[in-house]
Amino acid sequence: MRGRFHGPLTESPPKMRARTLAAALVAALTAALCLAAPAEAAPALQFTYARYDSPGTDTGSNKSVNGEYVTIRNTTNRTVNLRGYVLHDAPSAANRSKGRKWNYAYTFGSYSLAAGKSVTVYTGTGSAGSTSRYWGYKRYVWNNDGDTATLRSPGGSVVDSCVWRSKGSGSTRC
Ligand SMILES: [Ca+2]
Repeated sequence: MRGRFHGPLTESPPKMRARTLAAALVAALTAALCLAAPAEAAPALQFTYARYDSPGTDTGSNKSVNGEYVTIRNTTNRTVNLRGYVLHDAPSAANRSKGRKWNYAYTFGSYSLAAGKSVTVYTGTGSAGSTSRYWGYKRYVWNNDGDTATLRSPGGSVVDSCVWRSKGSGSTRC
């Protein structure tokens, strides 16, 4: 027969108190972290806007293709070089089944985005400016009836994404 525990019972109350205090401390810290989370959770590079439906009829002209664009903001207080970052759409079911993460992808060249500034990436061709980049496609990238714009770091991890599930007004804030 195994003996019952005969250790000094006097140790139990202090231990329990310590545990209760520790639990209370953890709860307080968790609450504090949760309160701080919204500000800290903002991605360094964040989608702010997507116009997935080019205005008017989709004629396929470069002007019409450039009617599609997404805007990405540098939410940090430092300049970020976007070299190697990848912007892409959601893969079709067929592409997903092949393990592909997108149908179309745009990889940024060396481009410094200053703190708090935004860059707009147009689908068609054009001359890059201080706040604009051009994908260089001759076709539309963003599905009007639902798609997901995703930005990945050069290492491949998802930085931010912007989802729309219907045509709506043709554009969305992210
Ligand atoms: Ca479109």
